[in-house]
Amino acid sequence: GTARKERAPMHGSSDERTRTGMSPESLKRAFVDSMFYVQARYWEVATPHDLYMAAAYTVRDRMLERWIRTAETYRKADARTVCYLSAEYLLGPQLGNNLINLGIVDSARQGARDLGIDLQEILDQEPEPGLGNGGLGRLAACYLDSLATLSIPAIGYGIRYEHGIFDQKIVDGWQVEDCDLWLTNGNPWEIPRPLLRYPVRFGGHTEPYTDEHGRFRVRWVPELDLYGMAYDTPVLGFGNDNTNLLRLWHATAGRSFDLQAFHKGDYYGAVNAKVGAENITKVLYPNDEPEVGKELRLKQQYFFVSCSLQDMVRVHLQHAPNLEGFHERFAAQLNDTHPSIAVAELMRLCLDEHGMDWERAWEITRRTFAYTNHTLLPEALETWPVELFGRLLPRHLEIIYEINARFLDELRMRYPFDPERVARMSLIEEGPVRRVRMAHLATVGSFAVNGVAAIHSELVKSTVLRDFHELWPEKFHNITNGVTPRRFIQLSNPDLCGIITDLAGPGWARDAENLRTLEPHADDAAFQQRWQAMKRAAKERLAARIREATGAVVDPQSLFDIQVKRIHEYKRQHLNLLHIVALYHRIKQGTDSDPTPRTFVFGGKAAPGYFMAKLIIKLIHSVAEVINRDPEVNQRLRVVFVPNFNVKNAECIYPAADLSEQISTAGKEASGTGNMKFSMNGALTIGTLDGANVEIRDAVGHENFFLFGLTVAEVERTLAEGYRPWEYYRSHDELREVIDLLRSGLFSHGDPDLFRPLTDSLLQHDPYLLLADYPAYVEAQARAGDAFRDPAGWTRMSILNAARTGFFSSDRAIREYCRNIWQVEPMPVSLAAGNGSVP
Ligand code: GFP
Repeated sequence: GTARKERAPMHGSSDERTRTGMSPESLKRAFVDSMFYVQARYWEVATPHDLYMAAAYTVRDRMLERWIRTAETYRKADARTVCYLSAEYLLGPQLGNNLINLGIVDSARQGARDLGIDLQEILDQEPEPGLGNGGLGRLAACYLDSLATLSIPAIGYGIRYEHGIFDQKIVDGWQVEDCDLWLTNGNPWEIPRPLLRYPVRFGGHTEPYTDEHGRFRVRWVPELDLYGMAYDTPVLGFGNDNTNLLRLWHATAGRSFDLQAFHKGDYYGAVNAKVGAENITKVLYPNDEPEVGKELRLKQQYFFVSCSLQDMVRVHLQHAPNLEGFHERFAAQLNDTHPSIAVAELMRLCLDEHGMDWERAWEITRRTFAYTNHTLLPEALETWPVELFGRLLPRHLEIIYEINARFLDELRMRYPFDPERVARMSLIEEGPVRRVRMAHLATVGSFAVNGVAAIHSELVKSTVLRDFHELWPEKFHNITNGVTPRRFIQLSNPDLCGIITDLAGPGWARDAENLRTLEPHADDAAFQQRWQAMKRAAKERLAARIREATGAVVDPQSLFDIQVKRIHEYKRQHLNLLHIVALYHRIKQGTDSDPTPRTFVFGGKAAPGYFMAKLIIKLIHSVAEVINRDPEVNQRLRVVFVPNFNVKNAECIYPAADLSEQISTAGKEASGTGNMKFSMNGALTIGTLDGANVEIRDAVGHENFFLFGLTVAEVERTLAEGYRPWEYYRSHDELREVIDLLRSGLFSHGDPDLFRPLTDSLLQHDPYLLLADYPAYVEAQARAGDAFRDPAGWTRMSILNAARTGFFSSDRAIREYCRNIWQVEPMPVSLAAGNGSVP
């Protein structure tokens, strides 16, 4: 532990009235108190971790008054509430963000300085809650931030995974997964609620019976039960006093285990069962492996959905005698199909636990849920084998069958001569293994369905949910994703924040359209200088981080060309590599015409079971090894892989980018959100017409975006005509030379087989059309390289990118959800108007 001998403050030296004050004095006093009363440490032996914990508790105390006042305000007003149901929340570190949202960054820095502490050192101590895989989980976190900022009554419901997304280590160029231990040293942001527990049941069978009114009913006799216990995390708004709730569920053993086992005297059996139950919230599943019907995952989904709905029912019954009006109190958003079992669970609660009849229960259910689709990839569309489903959730399978029977009757009435359509739309996929189609359940059980970017929403309507769109066109919406400018500009890029604040005033981060105040300065030489200095500083910070993490030295003057995101063949990190190898090849051959020095930065995790993605990581390292050590090449090219891409690393990476790689095959990336973060920080995009790239390009201006590649229609046509990648290989000399180099063993210490699976896949199938897009990609890269050699022109484009991306704020997205889907109004909270329930 680091000894802290400098200027330890005297206990009791501050004003007692500043218990939760925001001045440096109050913060210091509270910090020292937390060190003493919460950490039970004294100054001289405090470790950096102790300092972090004390700081976190100091900040948390300042959040609680707002939080309690918010709960009070919402409850009194009986406010309509958004419930965001998501299996993932990729929150990232909390301390820095909370300082910003409380508006006490300067006070905290001052207070820390007075105590002889470096605030950054404290911030760096925080382990990150990586309770998500990638885009979908991070989107949920951005939306929580915006909901609070817009004063919308909202609860985020999810799972408190004990181990979030794995830590990525690199060993000999290969990804090695290490267990994430984010909870090991305690989590100061969460508040356990041991009394907020709900039973969740699994297995067993169902029994019909007749109730006291002589009505037919069904009783579920489960085989095992467990409990979900709530852990609450406050979510601050920015520039207001609203503080919403993120409620994550932790699984604990139910009473039935203990009693049964104790009666039999089987103590160890009881303990075993307890361990089994607690497994449910042990670990986050990587999402981008083909869905293989993992039993534990279905259990996780049902577990958190059931707890959340029971919690909503409890709240509702505080205001109402029964479940009538449930859909008026709540709008529940299904973040992808992961929580879509909620449709059957709410039906079960209404029917079996609250004695409602089917029609009424269905009416309430359908008016409660809305569903967001995040992907068209067939392998990612969730279906569960009927056998597994019925074994774990027999009552829910019955309910789904009944929903389906009624739905199919409606369809037959409407399409009497189209049995194929009826079969296509069924909630059950018939085949050797019958399966429940979760996207169909979500669509039928929701009042709204949305995609996450304009082009994606169109594709949802014309492909995966086409029949449903024809049936219910009014149900379908687009809400283009957004990202929070608080975390991704203000926190990540303080220099850019300073520039914007100087022009637009401090309120800009509440209304990202204010970024437009940058626009008139795009050609101003003095302003451009300041902009370049900002970029330069961010690149130096990243260079230092890269050196620390990998030992590689990179030149901040070079063009930073960055691709960070999950590793996936559709995202085409290997297309980027083909271009890098082409540049290498040209330099070695002396045919190079693009003298722009470049640093290629990669980062991202591969799903542990996704062989090709892991091989791509190996290839990045192998190409890096050859290029970085070759003096003929490394003056011009460097390639680095930043290990363990996560929110913390991302915050250092986005501001440092000159060029943002958004090069997925058109039609495959639903939206992308990294693309927005880069552009807001003044990176130019090289990209395809895919996902939100289309809208980013329209927003920033076509001349400020490096477009290339096949369109969705062209991709379809190419595939339909019988795509033969081999012909591209044969007819394009450079492409052939590049692929031959990969097959030669040059990048694999002479082993020609190492990257065979990749090159074979490209030459034989190339399902993501890398070879077809290769010529256009290298041509666009050449344009980018040329443009970078004109600093004034490039800086102008960079400024215009940042100035014109206000639309991609998650505040805009949440406003659209509120208006077009949820029909919910802001409910501002005022600390001043409180009646003093906080002593
Ligand atoms: C998915 C989609 C992305 C989209 C996000 C958020 O991301 O295109 O931007 O959801 O809507 F693929 P992953 O969770 O798969 O990273």
